[in-house]
Amino acid sequence: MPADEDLTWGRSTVETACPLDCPDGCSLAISLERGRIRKIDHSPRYPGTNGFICSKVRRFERRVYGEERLLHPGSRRGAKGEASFNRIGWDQALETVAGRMRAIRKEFGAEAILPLSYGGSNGLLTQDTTDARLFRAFGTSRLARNVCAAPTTAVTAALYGRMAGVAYEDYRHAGLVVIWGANPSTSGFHLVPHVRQAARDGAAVVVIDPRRTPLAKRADIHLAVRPGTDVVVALAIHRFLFEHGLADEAFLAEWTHNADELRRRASEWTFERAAAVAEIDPDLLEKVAELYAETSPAVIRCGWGLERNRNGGNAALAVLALPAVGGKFGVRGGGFSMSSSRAIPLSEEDWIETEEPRTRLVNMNRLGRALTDYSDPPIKMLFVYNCNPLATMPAQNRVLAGLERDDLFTVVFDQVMTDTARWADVVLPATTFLEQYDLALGYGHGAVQLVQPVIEPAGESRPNVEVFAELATRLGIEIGELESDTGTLMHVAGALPENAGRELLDRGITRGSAPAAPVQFGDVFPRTADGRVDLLPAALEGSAPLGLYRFQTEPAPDRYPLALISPASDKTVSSTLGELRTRQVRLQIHPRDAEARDLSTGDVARVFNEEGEIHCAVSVNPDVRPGVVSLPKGLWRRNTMNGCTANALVSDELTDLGDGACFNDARVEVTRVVTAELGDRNIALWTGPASPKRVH
Ligand SMILES: Nc1nc2c(c(=O)[nH]1)N[C@H]1C(S)=C(S)[C@@H](COP(=O)(O)OP(=O)(O)OC[C@H]3O[C@@H](n4cnc5c(=O)[nH]c(N)nc54)[C@H](O)[C@@H]3O)O[C@H]1N2
Ligand SMILES: Nc1nc2c(c(=O)[nH]1)N[C@H]1C(S)=C(S)[C@@H](COP(=O)(O)OP(=O)(O)OC[C@H]3O[C@@H](n4cnc5c(=O)[nH]c(N)nc54)[C@H](O)[C@@H]3O)O[C@H]1N2
Ligand code: SF4
Ligand SMILES: [Mo]
Repeated sequence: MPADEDLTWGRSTVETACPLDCPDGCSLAISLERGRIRKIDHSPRYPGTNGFICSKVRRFERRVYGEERLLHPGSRRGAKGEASFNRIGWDQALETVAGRMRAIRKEFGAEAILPLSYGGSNGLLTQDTTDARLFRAFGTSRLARNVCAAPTTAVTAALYGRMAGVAYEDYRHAGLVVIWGANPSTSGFHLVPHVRQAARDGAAVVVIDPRRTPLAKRADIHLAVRPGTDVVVALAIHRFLFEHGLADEAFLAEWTHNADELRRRASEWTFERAAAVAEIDPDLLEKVAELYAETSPAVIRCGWGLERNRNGGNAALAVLALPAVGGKFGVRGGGFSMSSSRAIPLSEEDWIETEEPRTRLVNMNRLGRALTDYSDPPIKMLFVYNCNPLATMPAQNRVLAGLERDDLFTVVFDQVMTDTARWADVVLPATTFLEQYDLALGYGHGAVQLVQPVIEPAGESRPNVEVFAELATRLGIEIGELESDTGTLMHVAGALPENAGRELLDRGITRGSAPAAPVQFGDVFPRTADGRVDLLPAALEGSAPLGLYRFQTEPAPDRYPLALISPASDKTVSSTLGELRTRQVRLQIHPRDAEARDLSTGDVARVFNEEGEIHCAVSVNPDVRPGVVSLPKGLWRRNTMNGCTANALVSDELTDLGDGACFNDARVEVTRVVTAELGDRNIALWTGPASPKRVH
């Protein structure tokens, strides 16, 4: 119901929440005029929104009403990748898809169908509801959704049973704030005022990041580590704590297992040795260790930037073990924040209620390989929703080769004509979070909020829940009470634990019985089998190539000496909203590396390794450390000159723990190209909508 209505002007304001893949989980107030969005702003429902939202969502109506919005289903008319479609009705579209699914199951088995989804709008209704019932019952291949947070989730589950983290608003109580592999100024900026407040109140701030991020610029100490070396940096701090009697032996005895083994494995990592590997100043590292040992409350904001490499799981493990060894728990503002997505201990299985078949499990990080190599059975249908894999998965050239296959039937269900949708055989238009019900779970704070339709759906766009329910019905699969988004909403709310569902429907927001600002080991405790922290979890020890707390060195760095990273950007959420980012991007490179390659800002470069190459201009920037180059995550193909993004240089190697993606582990070389040398052939590779500008 509109909260505030003025019928004379057809004006009203509606409360909802932002479900995008962002930790902050803001509450929103949407002002409408004559049924159209007039303004998108914050609302006080979730107080952590704190009176402001990001510009991406403030201007989200540019997506809703934008030119690239998909308004009706389409079937491919031209060649694959041309993005030329005949308009068809929903009936025909779903009948075509259902017919294909039946035919493929008959000829190749249902495992030849691969549903591919990730967060999308990230709400609880748009994924793992009717879609899961449909695909499970049909017996398609299963998907390991490991593109993000796989190593950190494996580690936080094993160590702490996904215990909730320190709340943003408690940072002001900390005497030391360590921001480790996170860039909240871009990727969760509601944390920033609290870090600043802590600093004003005298807290020391340490940032560990290969780039001089906005918070690093204001930090007391910035350790500009070489990507992929965090595990040894953390181990050197562990060694210092153990060797100087600064480890909290009483806490370790009461609450942990295997501290001795961690002590043993850390012992080889002196400051000098770790600093040499991480290419940082050993004295600064020692200073950080001293600060950490002597300060309480001390909080570590562990991000996802440090997990995306071959040592990423061990990095998260060593970093998240620090508060246990250092005795940082039990006080307000002490401990760690990672993801609080399980502050309410919810599980999708409670509402999917359809048993998962034991069909083939495909790791989404290996999508390209799956589409081009798998033969038992080959993948004959790819059903993409909530995801833009051509822009976001590793090994972009392989993914592209897969999408090019004539014998692959690709369905893409999305809100806009994404890079992936261009390759579809059938496109289906989806509603946005302003046009459907959903439940938004802010993984920075763990509260769940009600998302409700604010405007009529654009064109013929429809919510996921409905479309999968209808497809299921056409395939003879019983979907029960989940046939509408309201039905699914009631069902999921009803399956939430504790009093959460009731409160959610009454108040629009709930955190069940989870405290809003928990003290770790005060209000919340490990949800492990015996309630303790196993510092050497057996479930993980066996799966890491070298075991736990071990460091894998870089393979031959001589040919490809530069580490390419691709962190979150403030223009997009992953690749979402990329349709609005039409300009070409520049590779950020340190002055030393630029000079060695005779590169100046604005020059065009070839960035390459054995996986592929990117042609783009460079920007000489002292904020990336030497030996590192950076491009934004979530680019679309139009953002570079040859239609390749960082993902074209990212291999589909998996992380040491959790089988995650190694986005920040690409090793590349960069050379200057004279534009003439680049040649038309290379530029012509890209056949996108806005033909890329030539650089003269
Ligand atoms: N605006 C915006 N917000 C977002 C997103 C977005 O795309 N745009 N994405 C959302 C999603 S899906 C996620 S998962 C989160 C991610 O949010 P973050 O946790 O902030 O992760 P990243 O942006 O990947 O990287 C964070 C930092 O890690 C640094 N880094 C890279 N490699 C290493 C390394 O090996 N060690 C260390 N110590 N640091 C390293 C990068 O330079 C970067 O500054 O943000 C969410 N919020
Ligand atoms: N180079 C590089 N690549 C990365 C990363 C990196 O650090 N570097 N980070 C990775 C990370 S952290 C993540 S989380 C992944 C994310 O990768 P993706 O899962 O591909 O996420 P998005 O790019 O946001 O694409 C989500 C798509 O879902 C659509 N969508 C949104 N809501 C709905 C809905 O309700 N229904 C339907 N049908 N569609 C919807 C959106 O329009 C959008 O096109 O990207 C990864 N890719
Ligand atoms: S993307 Fe993040 S910061 Fe922006 S409105 Fe949504 S939750 Fe808030
Ligand atoms: Mo992510």
